Amino acid sequence: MSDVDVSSVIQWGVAMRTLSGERESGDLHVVKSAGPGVLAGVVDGLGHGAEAASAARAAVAVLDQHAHEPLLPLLQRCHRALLGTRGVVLSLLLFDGAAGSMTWLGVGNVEGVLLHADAAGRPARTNLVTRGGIVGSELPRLRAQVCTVVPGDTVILATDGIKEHFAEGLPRDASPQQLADHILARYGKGTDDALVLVARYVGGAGMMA
Ligand SMILES: [Mn+2]
Repeated sequence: MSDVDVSSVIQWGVAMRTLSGERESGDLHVVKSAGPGVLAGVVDGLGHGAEAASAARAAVAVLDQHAHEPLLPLLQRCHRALLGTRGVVLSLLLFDGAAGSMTWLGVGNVEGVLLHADAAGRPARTNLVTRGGIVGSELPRLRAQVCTVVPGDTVILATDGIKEHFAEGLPRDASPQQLADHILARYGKGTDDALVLVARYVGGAGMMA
């Protein structure tokens, strides 16, 4: 199966800051086409510094290489690959432009918020629920959740280097990159690596014949 163009399914932006004094960040992201869908994920290696970065890179390598797999086996594959490392927490999203759906799955405290473009008849936002645990050492019972998305729906994933309530008071009509930059500037803690990924669903037009 050929891969879609990422940009036909989502527009996205990312902003990150490495903890002062460290040479590499333990917070990494991945955005990759996966057949008819697009995989987006944020990984936070436990702690910071070289060991955190190495665990995060190992997770991203698995996600990159096996992006076509469904989220559950993909996450289990990450877990096996990370045994013996410091481990990571992560949140994964799989946008399906043909089905108009988004599946999410997370372990640990990479927070996620879905902002609905059309709030009529549904809440303005949904917090993505993740299970506590550590990929690479303590995997919780996993359950992926699926929701319908419409063009304009926007998902924000943020590591714990970003303060809570990062989704409040966001500028309207901002691009995903502008939102990511805004959130990092306004809510970055400065005491840990920090990363925020913003993905806006644009629909599956690219899949139409
Ligand atoms: Mn962190």
